[in-house]
Parts: sequence; C-alpha cells; structure tokens
Amino acid sequence: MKVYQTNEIKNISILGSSGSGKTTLAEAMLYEGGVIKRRGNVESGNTVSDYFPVEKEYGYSVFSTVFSVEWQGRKLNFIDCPGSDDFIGGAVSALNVTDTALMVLNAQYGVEVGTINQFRYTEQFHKPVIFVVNQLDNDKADYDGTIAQLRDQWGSKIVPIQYPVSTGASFNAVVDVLKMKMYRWKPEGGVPDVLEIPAEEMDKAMELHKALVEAAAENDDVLMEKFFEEGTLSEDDMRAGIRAGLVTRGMFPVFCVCAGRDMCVRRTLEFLGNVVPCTDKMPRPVTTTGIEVTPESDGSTSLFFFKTTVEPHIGQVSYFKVISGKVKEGDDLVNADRGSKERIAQLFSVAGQTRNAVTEMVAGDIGATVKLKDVRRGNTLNGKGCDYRFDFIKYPDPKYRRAIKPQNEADAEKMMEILMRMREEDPTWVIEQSKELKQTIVSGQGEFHLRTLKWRIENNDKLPIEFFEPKIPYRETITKAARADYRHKKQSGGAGQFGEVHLIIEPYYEGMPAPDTYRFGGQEYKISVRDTQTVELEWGGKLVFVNSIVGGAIDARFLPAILKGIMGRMEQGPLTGSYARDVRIIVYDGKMHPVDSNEISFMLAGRNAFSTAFKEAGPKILEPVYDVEVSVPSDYLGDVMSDLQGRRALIMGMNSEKGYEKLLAKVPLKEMSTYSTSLSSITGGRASFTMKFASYELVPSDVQEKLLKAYEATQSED
Ligand SMILES: Nc1nc2c(ncn2[C@@H]2O[C@H](COP(=O)(O)OP(=O)(O)OP(=O)(O)O)[C@@H](O)[C@H]2O)c(=O)[nH]1
Ligand SMILES: [Mg+2]
Repeated sequence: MKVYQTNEIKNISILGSSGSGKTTLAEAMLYEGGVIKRRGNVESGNTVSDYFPVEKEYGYSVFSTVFSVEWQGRKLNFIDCPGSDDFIGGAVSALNVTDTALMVLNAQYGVEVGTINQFRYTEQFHKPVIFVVNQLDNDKADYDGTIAQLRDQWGSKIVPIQYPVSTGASFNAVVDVLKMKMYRWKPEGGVPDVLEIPAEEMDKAMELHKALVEAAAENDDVLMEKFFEEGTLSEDDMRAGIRAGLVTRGMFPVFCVCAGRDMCVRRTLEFLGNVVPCTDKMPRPVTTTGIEVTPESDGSTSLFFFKTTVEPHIGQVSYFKVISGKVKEGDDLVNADRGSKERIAQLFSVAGQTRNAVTEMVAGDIGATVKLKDVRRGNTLNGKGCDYRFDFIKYPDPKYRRAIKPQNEADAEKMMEILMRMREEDPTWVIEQSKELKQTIVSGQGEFHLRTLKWRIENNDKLPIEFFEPKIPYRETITKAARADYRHKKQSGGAGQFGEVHLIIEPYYEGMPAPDTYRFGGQEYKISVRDTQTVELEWGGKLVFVNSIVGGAIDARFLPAILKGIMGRMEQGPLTGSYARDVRIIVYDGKMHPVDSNEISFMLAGRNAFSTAFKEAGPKILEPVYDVEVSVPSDYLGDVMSDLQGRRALIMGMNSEKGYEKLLAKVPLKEMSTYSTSLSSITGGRASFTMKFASYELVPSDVQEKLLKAYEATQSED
C-alpha cells in the first residue's frame, strides 16, 4: 500500500444499533475495495470484522475492528463498532480517533434505542453523521417510516441523498438525487447500471433534489448567494455545501444500501471518498496541557494508542492514530505516559486480523504495530523533542456487576491475569478485588458483556469460572447519642490485662458544635475537650475521636490503643460487619491498673465499649443508592415505571424526547443487580440505562431486619 498523505485520509466509524448490518456492510466495502476476493457473512462466521471466536459463537460484534479501503486515490480507514450497548467501549474509542460517523439503520425498525444512544456519543464528540438505511431487501423494510422517524428525531437536518425505487425482495434500484441518476443492480450486486431517472420517478426525484440543493446552500453563505442568483447549484457546489453541513452537524445526509446483497455500497464509498471531510479539516486534538495539535506530516511524531487486542501466535496488537508527524518502521519513540522506550519494529495497515506491512504512516492515518514492550491503551508515544500526552477518551460507568471466582481455587492468580488482559482490550471492564466484600467483582455494561467474558475465559483460556451475586457494600451508622463503658480484665496467671473505658458516641455531621453536656439515665456528663482527632475513613465518612479524660483516669499513651480498637470495630461494624461511618466518640473516663494496663487491654476495652454504645445509639444500615437514567420508548413507560417502583426506586423526574421518555430515579444498588436483564426483557431490548453512584441512604426498617437476620445466620454458621 502506498503512503497516503494527511489530505488523502478519511477516518470513519461505522455505528448503529445491534443487528443493523454494520459488519455486513464492512464486508461488502472490503469486497468492493478489492481487499477480499469473496464476501463472507455473519451467519457463517467468516467475515473479516467478526473474527474473534466469541463473535463467531454469538453472531454479533463484541470488539471494534479496524479496516482500510483504498478508493479513488484516497485511504478510507473504517472502524466497525459493536452495536450492543454492552460493548459500547469499542464505539467510544473509535469515535475519538475518527472524524465521521456512518450510522447504519435497519429499515425494519428505523430509529432504535441503540441508534439514539450511539448518536448521543456523536453529539458528545461533535462528529459529523451520515445515516445509511440498510436491509432494504427485507420484507418488513419500511424506508418512508424510517425517514419519518429520523425526521421526528432530527427534523430538517435529515436530508435524503437517495431513495429506493422499491423495498423488500424486489429491491434492486435507488434514485440518487445528488447525481440525479437511477442506480440499478443485478442480483449479485456490485457495480450498478447508471440510468436516467424514469419519468414516473422524476417528480419525486426533483422534489428531493430541490430539498438537497437548498440544504446544501444553507450551510455556506457563498453557496446561498449562488443559489439565489442561479436557483440551483452544481454537483461540486452541492458537495461543498454538504461537507460544510456535515462538519457543523447542520445536515445529516441519508443514504440507502443493501449490504447483504452488496448493493449501493460502491456509491456510498464514492460519497465518503468525495464528500466527507479529510482529517485535516476536522477539529484538532488537544493535549493534556491544552495544546491544540495540527495533524501535519512534518510536525513532531506523536502516536495515540486507542485499542489493544491480544491475538493467538502474535500476542498484543496495538492500534494507533498518528496525531502528528510521521512514523517509519524502526523508529524509536518514548512512551509519554510510562516513560519507557519503544521500537516500532513493524508498521501495519489492517483489515481485521489481516495485517499488511507498510513502511511509513503520516499524520491522520490509523495503523497497528506489534510486540511493543509496555504500551497500554490510552498511551502516547512520541518522537524526539515531543512531549504530547492525550487522555480524551472517557468511558461510560459500569452498570452490571457480578462476583467471580475460578472453579478451582488454584487458578485465582491466572484468572486475575486474564481479567487484567481483558480490561486492557476493553476499557469498560472494571475489575476490583474488594478487600471489603472479600470478593473479586467484575463490573461491565450488561449481562451480554459478562456472558462474553465468561465464554472467552472458559473457551479461549480454558479456565472454568463462576459468577455469583456480589455483596452490597453496606455501611453502618448511628442516629442518636449513647454511652457505654467496658472493663477488660484478664488476671488469671501470666501477664495480666486490665483496661476500662467509658465513652459517649453520637452521630457525626459537618459543622457540629463541640461536645458539651450529655444526659444518660438521669445523670449529666460534662465534657472538657482535651484533644480531638478527625479520621477521614478510606471507605467514606468520618470518625471524630475526642479525648476528654480528666484527672489522668487513663494515661494519654493508651488513647491511640483505644482508637485502634474502635477503628477495628468501625472496619467491621457491630450490626452486619460492614464499614461504619460518621460517628463522634468522646472518651471521658476510665480506669487503669498500675501493672496490668497495656495497649492490648485498652484496645479491647475501647473496642467493646464502642460496640455496646453503638448498639444503643439507634444503629442503622446505609445502602449505596444510584442515580439511574432510563431511556425508554413511550409505549413501554408504564411497565418500566412499575418495575422500578418494585425495586424501591424513587422517581425523581421524567422528560419526553420525541417518542422516548427519559426517566430519572434513585435506586438502591441491591435492587439493580438484575436490572439490565429485566429492562431488556420488559422492552425487547429497546431501552437503555445508565447508573452512577449517588449517595448512602438509610435502608427501610424491614430491609434492616432482613440484613440483621442474614448476618446472624452467617455468624452462627461460623
Ligand atoms: N436481508 C438483509 N439482511 C442483512 C443485511 N445486512 C445485514 N443483514 C443481516 O443482519 C444480521 C446482522 O448483521 P450484522 O452485520 O452482524 O449487524 P451488525 O450491525 O454488525 O450487528 P452488531 O455487530 O451486533 O452490532 C445478519 O444476520 C445479517 O446477515 C441486508 O442488507 N439485508
Ligand atoms: Mg457487527
């Protein structure tokens, strides 16, 4: 492959709901681009893009796939992204290194939740969008319905460039109102016959052509003037107007394809080659220090690594975009994030798992290399005198978690290695070895996501694992003041132990007044603060430890031991063994023994006095509550609402968005454990949600009862 210059390169993400036909379209593009001699198909598991065993197993894309097509003197770099929300990480990475999004629609369903979710990311990253209506040969294909749904969502920005003469089994022709020609295909697809538009189609074609000319003119003042003067625009002017409209997201052109039959794929490649902006016409990437980097081939060399895969027989394959300068085989670069030196031994232009060696790549191009020593996804490698770093990719928070363990304990370490490798390949995995819950927790985007993880570990790495319900990181606190004292005494032979601690505990809140006077059992306790220590708890919240000992009742050297004893109990709360938080403790009296008092005695006395007081202080369990946002088609709203209410959700608000409702709710984490599965079954996969930790809230008393009983049951088992 020749070395393409920056103004000859276009980077395009293929997005769209799961099953809309992205991988099939990629296959047809690779075929029309001469990269492959025969088209594979998803059902047979022989496509270029879905080459991972798990993708062949399940029949959908799990990972994004980079491939390039040389077309009419340009290099079109594509990234075929998974459509399922569960694998959204691939699309997020892709959108950050490409300039235009090709959004594939399934003509049977039109605009789906997956379409809207992925569209939101193009909005977030300000990427031009071209819609492609696919599967026009399907009996249930509804082109006009799809256009209507697109207009419902995005109004007059939706501008058809073509329309199908018929849909369903008879589909074999489109009228293109940019070229004002009809394209017709033989059953094998591929190269069309380019024909004059038949008379019976001319009115409709002219109407759409006029709308296209106006839309193109609207995006450029010079073109607008020309349009007013001449009442029309030339094809080149229309392309310029469309390009301007794309860059500003003022226009979303709509194309037609039938990827399954390889029809209208060449026309789409032609449009991408001619019209979508080259990488040098797009917004500049910004370094972590705020420098805008112009993609110039004579600039300093800087590569940003956005994807990693681990492949049999070759190990790690690292995908990068040349942000600036050029990279040649054999170049020595420095990892700006990890400081290590790396040699780019080989450079590849890729098509799925096929890698074609190239000697050089310039700014704007996307490629791959292998056998790097220490490069992670998100790292930047620079040439001499360049210290750029980029960290612009933000991945969505997880929304489905499971505890995981190997069937065979001895495999625990190997399992962790594999999980870390998978996290490197898919950044939306969160792997946590929770000291608190004593579980390894895997959090991902949904049940599918975890199912593929299990399949891969068990089939690729031959390591049987189990998923089980993850524990909830509850917290404990108190709701009123209480007093307790405890004498720890052990004077039966050998070194004696003696320590007695009297303390008051109360709920802690920011800005609370200094402790003064307390009444318990009709007796008054006057506090004189000698010293206050505030501990920021690593699990959140605070512990305030007040020394109010008078008359040397307890020697100051034993106070740290008392605090240590209490901290031990804070770490394993008196109610359910969960972390305790937001408590103020005032040690106001005690007793010592001249010989037997020592640290351990006061640690135990402090610990037990605290436990006793805690149980008297209206102890409550707190649970993590999440802000949940559900996007659901209006006709499922009722079912989704009642399901949420059955999960102790607090509905905080709702806003309608063109046929979709956005529901905002606060839901306990405990109730979210199976939410992604239920939501997809309630709505047939036509809804999606996000969840973000919000706060810790008191659990209702019936839930507290259940948790206490469950904990007692585990204690009696031990
Ligand atoms: N009839 C018909 N079927 C198609 C067409 N394009 C794709 N399909 C079928 O639609 C199904 C999904 O196709 P894919 O290419 O895997 O869809 P995708 O968008 O990549 O799906 P994800 O990878 O899950 O995001 C497969 O069974 C394809 O054969 C088409 O133009 N016509
Ligand atoms: Mg796919």
